[in-house]
Amino acid sequence: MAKKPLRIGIVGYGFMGRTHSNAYAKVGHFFDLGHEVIMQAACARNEEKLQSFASQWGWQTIETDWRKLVERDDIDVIDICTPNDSHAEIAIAAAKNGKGILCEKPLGLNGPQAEKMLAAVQKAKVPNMVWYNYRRCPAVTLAKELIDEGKLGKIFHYRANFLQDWTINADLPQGGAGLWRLDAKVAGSGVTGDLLAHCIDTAMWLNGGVKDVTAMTETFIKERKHVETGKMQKVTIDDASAFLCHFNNGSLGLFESTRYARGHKALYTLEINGENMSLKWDLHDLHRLQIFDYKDEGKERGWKSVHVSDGDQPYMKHWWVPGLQIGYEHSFVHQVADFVKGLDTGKPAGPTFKDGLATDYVTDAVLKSAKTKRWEKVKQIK
Ligand code: SOE
Repeated sequence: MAKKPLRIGIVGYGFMGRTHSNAYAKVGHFFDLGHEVIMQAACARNEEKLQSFASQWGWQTIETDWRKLVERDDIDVIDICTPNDSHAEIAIAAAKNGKGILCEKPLGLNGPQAEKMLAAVQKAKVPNMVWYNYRRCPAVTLAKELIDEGKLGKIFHYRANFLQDWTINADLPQGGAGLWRLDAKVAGSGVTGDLLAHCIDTAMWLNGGVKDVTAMTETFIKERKHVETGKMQKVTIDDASAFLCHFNNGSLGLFESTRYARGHKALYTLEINGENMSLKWDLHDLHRLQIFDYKDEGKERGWKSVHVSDGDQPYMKHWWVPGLQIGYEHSFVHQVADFVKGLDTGKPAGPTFKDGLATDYVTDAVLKSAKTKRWEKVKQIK
């Protein structure tokens, strides 16, 4: 039977434009879905670069104005891969035009902006999702299954780090197409919205909502040349951000992110400690879930390293044969597969815009607490 087409229009062709394009191109080969994903149109302002991106990745048509793209009748879903300051405008216009939306993280520049985005998709009743991809590394999904099965018992602690080192050089400029993550006007914040947001999304998925936070942030390099003005300008992002929190379930959280941890390129680690079991995961060894099970017989008890690559483990039956691993790019393929399955079954997969807003509320509270130097309550979604 012919599958229903799902025609994607992507806005942006940077790093995320590539990861998403790769996911759309692969998903139909590995997942049997009710819709056929069609790479209908790619959109960006620079026509020459756009054309070469579209040809390289298999986008069928191009559009240089996203306003036209969101109005096109031959597009069902808009994928937003642009810098953070344009997420809201594009998403709200796409919702008004009845398009489903996949939006890069973080959802908005801040909570109030993300609230408007959520209101727009709710009003238009369109499918929506935020690209917090790390939920869909098979080992992280396995952690979720074990937690949901109650294997950990009462949770006491959750801790996560996201460490990088690419901005240590004081001569690195800020702003422009390549370095907008260093410009708070465009990015919203520094590592809090860029890296901690990933840790927060996974944490709330695994361990529930966050009640309150106490945080500190630091900007180590105070001035950098701005790519657009050519002048030295104040750096307005947080270079490092750390916080303590209480989760709504009574457990304690400890989070740290920085772009100044020399030697670490993208070290995302998480650990959760329950009364019966603890779990650890590390992005640099993303196929493994470390499990300590207190129920194991005493003399054999210890941390075991489970290579999550077997057919009965999350997502893996869709790939090669047991024992053969997959990687970072596949978390995006899984995200597309789950989004489409949500359309097929009418049961939307997360993280939805509601989940994205919940993360933005936590990052808002973190940034606020770093300023007030007090514990700040996290706004809850009713
Ligand atoms: C920043 O360097 C970055 O690319 C983030 O923007 C991504 O979300 C993260 O997955 C990897 O690091």
